[in-house]
Amino acid sequence: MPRAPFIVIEGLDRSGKTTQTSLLRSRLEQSGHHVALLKFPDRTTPIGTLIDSYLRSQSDLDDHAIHLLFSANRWELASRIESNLKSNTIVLCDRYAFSGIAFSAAKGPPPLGYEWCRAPDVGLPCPDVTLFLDITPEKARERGGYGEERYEKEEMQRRVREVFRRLGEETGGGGGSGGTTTRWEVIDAGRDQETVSMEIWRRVENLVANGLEEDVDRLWKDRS
Ligand code: DGP
Repeated sequence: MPRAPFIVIEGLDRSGKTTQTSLLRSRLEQSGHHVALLKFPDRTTPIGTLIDSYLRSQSDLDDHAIHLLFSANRWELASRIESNLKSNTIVLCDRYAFSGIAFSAAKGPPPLGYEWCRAPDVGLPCPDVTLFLDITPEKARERGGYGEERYEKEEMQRRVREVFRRLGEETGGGGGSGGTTTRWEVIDAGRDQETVSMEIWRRVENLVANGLEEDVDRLWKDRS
C-alpha cells in the first residue's frame, strides 16, 4: 500500500506561509485525506518553550546552543512524522530543517558555518516536496512589515533569503548534492493569496493523489 507524502512549506517571515499551510490543510481534508499539521519551532514542548523565550528576546543563548535546540525540537517529532506517513496520514509542516540552516547561517557576527548548521539535521525524515514561498523584503514591508521577534529585521531577512537560495540550488531536481532527495519548488509568494494557493495545489496534486511506494528518505543521508 502506498504511503502518504511529507510536504513542507518554507519561506521568509511575512511570506504568507502559515496562511497557505492552513489553506492547504483544509483543501486536503476536504478531498478526504487525513492530515497531521506540524509547525516548527513547536513552541509547546519543553525545548520549544526555551526557543520561544529566546525568539521573544526574553532570554539570551549562545548561537550554537540555540541552533542545536531548534534541531532537537525537530528530532523530538521525527518518529511521529514517520508513523503518520506509514499510517497514510499526510504530514504537512510549516517550516523544517531548511529554516534551521537559513536563519542560523544568516546571523552573526561571527557567522555560523553552513555545514556546521546543517550537521544536526542530517538523518531527519526527508520531505517528498518542499514548497519555498519566496518574497522580496520590499514586498514583505508593503505587507505591514515585520513583527517584534528577534529575526524580523529586513537586513537579516535578505541574508536568510540568500541561504534559502543556496539550499534550493543544492537540493533542486532531487538527489542533489548532500544526498537530499526532496523536490524543491520555488513559489512567487508576492502574489495574491488565492493565486498562491492555487499554485501550491497544482504542485502537490499528483503526489497527494498517488501517494508513494518508497520508504521515507533521510535528509542529507550521504553526510551521516
Ligand atoms: P515562526 O513561528 O514561523 O514565525 O518562526 C519563528 C522565527 O524563528 C522565524 O523568524 C524563523 C525562525 N526559525 C524557525 N526555525 C528556525 C531554526 O530552526 N533555526 C533558527 N535559527 N531560526 C528558526
